[in-house]
Amino acid sequence: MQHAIRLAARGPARGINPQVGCVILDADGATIAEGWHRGAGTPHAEADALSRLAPGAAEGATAVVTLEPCNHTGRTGPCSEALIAAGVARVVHAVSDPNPRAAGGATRLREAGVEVDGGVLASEVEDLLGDWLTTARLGRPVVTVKWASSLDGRAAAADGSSQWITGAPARHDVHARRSASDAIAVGTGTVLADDPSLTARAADGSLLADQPVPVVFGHRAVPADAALRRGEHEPVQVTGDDLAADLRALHDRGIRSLFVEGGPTLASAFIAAGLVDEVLVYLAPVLIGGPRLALQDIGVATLSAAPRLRIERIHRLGDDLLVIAAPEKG
Ligand code: AOF
Ligand code: ZN
Repeated sequence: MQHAIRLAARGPARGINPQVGCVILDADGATIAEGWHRGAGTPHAEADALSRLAPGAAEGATAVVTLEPCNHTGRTGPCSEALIAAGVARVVHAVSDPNPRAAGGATRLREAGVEVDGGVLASEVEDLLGDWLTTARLGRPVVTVKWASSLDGRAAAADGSSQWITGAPARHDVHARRSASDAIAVGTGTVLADDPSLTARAADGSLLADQPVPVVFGHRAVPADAALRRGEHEPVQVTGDDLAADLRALHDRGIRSLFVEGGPTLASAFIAAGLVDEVLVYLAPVLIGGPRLALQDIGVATLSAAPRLRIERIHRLGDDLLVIAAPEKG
């Protein structure tokens, strides 16, 4: 399994599909084939390993795979059937496949008389697959909601002016986090009002190496000359009517982390839907007062119904504070 994990790590760490490795051993325990997955649309690790063997050579063999063999026809055929057809006698895997469309390989193999052992070096494979596993289990990207506000929780002044509430160190921190996210989400209202570029930039204005995909929530059209259309990635638009369904669709496109930037309507909708894993609040030492709050109605009518967060970290960024909090699980 250790060797299969090393093979898995040769595959691409980013992308829609997981890193998977496979070693095939003969009855004496000698390695007769190796395989690994090279990315969506290419053969799975098991199929890659089997393809290196002469017909009949896997008869009675043991396949050691980092992920439970798939049982579905996706971009490629089911590995469970390929292993059965090759005459493999035993399959050892580390983690179960969390993808509901692909799962069921272990059961199918057992039904066909193949001996199956799972859980071998599972924590090593959990570490390797990291976000892929977490988000496959959730069936959606990890969602971070961010806002910047005054100490009194206002995101804008009465006239709508909202730029530069926080200082430069806080803005740089936001850009670094954008760059570390697969996608940034904004509502159509923010696109129409602020025309944000949603790029991740260094302090000197140059683009950082990793640029997130802009995702626009809402029905209104994104203007043809919108700044976010000039970035590296085509913007993706989803309706925002059913956030859970939208998130599933984004996950299906390989988006594993979503940084929700604005505005208050979208942030409030994610919080009200209970679809937030982390909240980042950049607090500036300024008082604004008035009606323009960082959040709108999140469906809390009485204090006992208010979601309680756990503060995980506090950073001082120049004159500002960054508070990182997560909803209490359960
Ligand atoms: C891989 N590589 O080696 C294994 C995978 O769209 P498909 O057909 O490529 O299927 C992708 C799913 O297949 C993936 O989400 C995972 O559940 C399963 N197993 N996938 O890309 C592999 N063994
Ligand atoms: Zn497969």
